[in-house]
Amino acid sequence: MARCLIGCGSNQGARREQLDRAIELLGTMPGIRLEAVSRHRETRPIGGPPDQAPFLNGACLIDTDLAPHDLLGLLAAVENTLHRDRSERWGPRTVDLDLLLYDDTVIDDGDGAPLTVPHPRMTTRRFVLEPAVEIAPDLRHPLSGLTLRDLLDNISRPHLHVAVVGVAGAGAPAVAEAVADATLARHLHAEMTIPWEIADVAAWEAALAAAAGPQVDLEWPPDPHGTVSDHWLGELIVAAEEALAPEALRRFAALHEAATAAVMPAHVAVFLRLSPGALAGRPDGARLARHQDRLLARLRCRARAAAVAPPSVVVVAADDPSRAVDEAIAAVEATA
Ligand code: A4P
Ligand code: MG
Repeated sequence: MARCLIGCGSNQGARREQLDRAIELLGTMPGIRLEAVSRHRETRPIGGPPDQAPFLNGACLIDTDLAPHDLLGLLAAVENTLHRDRSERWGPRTVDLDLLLYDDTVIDDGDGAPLTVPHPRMTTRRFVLEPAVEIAPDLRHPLSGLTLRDLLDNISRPHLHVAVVGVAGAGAPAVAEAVADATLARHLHAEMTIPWEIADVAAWEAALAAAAGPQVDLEWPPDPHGTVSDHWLGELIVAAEEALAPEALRRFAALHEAATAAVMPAHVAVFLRLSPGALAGRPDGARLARHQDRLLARLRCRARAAAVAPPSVVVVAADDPSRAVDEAIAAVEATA
């Protein structure tokens, strides 16, 4: 049996009755045992068309012997029974059932795949984490290694530091500026230039100083709007591991550790991911693709991160810049 967490939402029609009915239907399906149901709470719509109605959101915990894709199909069948309209992404819906966690299974076949678990947007969504913590506080999110309670605590800090991260050309500077603007946060820009072809540690030290400089001696007030930076210092160590010989890497790693200890670590990373097709069309595409994979792997594996990786990571498709901006803003607005 697999233990699964399902997120439930409704903002159209008789919201409460539809959610109750969806959960009841789920509980009668062969292969599913309903273990716990949260209460519903009213939440402000995040993303989507501007004038949509408030949501009711909740969560339930099930045990199942269905495989992940079969469970997803069944969730869609329950949505269809309750007249779910799918014509608009993030549009009004009678019922939305999202598969948030399926045991500690990780499925990530890229953007647009039929199933991604853990749900890619759950780590910054208060409307997901609050009901989830109510019924399963100690359940672990397999990518971050954190419990649901820790993930909720992470986005509940008085001053959130969000880092927008991506390889060169993914659009981090523009996205960070737009997110800061939309959320009234402080915007932090730094030059992140990676000296790929230079074996001399001094060049890497200079790149580190340029990236860390704006954060040194920076005040971190308890301003609830937070800070959005357009870089993550960890990127430099991930790049150095690819580019430097062992002795140079050892020296640079010590410098990097000291620099990161002196700045405020990011709590949330919004990772801008370019598709393989978009990367292939760029000069140096093969290296960028490798670097992007390593960067994401490092962000997702906090234990291995020399520079502590942010607890909450949200991956956003970056091929379409205006959609990436919308998704990044929604990811940060969802923390409030
Ligand atoms: N899909 C991939 N992985 C999953 C998964 N783990 N669980 C695919 C569910 N579906 C998954 O979903 C679109 C496609 O995602 C499906 O084909 C499925 O195969 P959908 O439910 O048809 O459409 P959607 O919900 O509009 O899109 P999406 O991207 O799932 O949106 P989200 O992330 O579910 O966000 N604000 C508040 N306050 N409360 C909400 O509940 N929900 C959304 C929708 C936006 N804003 C909200 C809320
Ligand atoms: Mg959905």
